[in-house]
Amino acid sequence: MKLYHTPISTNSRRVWVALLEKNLDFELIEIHLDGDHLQSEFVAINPFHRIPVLVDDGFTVFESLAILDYLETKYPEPAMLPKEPQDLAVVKMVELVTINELGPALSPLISEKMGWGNPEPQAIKKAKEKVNTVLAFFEGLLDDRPFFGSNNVTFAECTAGTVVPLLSSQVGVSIDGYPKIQAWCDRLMSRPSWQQTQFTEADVAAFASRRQKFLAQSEAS
Ligand SMILES: N[C@@H](CCC(=O)N[C@@H](CS)C(=O)NCC(=O)O)C(=O)O
Repeated sequence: MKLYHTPISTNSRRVWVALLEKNLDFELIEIHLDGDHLQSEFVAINPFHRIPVLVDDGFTVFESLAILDYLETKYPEPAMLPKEPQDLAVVKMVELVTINELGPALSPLISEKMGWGNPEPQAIKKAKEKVNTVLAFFEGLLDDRPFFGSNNVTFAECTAGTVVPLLSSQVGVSIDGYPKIQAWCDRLMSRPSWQQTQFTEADVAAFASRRQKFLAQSEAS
């Protein structure tokens, strides 16, 4: 099995963590997104030139949530989706709220951190409010079990759990006011799959510099 990925991409890290949690054998192929994603070999694999892409037994799948569902069906042990309807709904809400609400809210905050553009202070304020709305929602979803809707790690953790623990260090949004979320983050950060996939500030800086050069060249041409 091959995973085409970028270490600092949360879209690909959620798949990387799932592969580790499921104890699968895989090879990592790094795509730098500095133009290598537009090369014909990669476009032949994903015509939308995005990571992550998984190739398994000659079958290609992209879109991170489609990859996770593929993995669950093909490699069902350990189970990473609950069977109870309400628990499954909780996990799916966490996955989708992370991608559809949290992700877009983080966009101006990440642009500001990376030095890509200069978002208006009002946009930054609104983005931080939205992030807090998501955090409050997640806090209310956690019950007395250690993970969302489950006693075991699920795709909710792979998805939200590779973003929320980084909010404070990466975009300056504190999770101090959310004790259940804080304890959940601590639980995740102690797992080998989270430790093994954690990127460093040097990785972020190297990525930002490569990506900036690529975007400047694309604009000039
Ligand atoms: N909806 C996709 C999003 C994937 C995505 O946007 N990946 C970004 C990196 S985080 C990418 O490959 N961008 C390259 C490009 O847009 O050309 C998923 O969940 O897999």
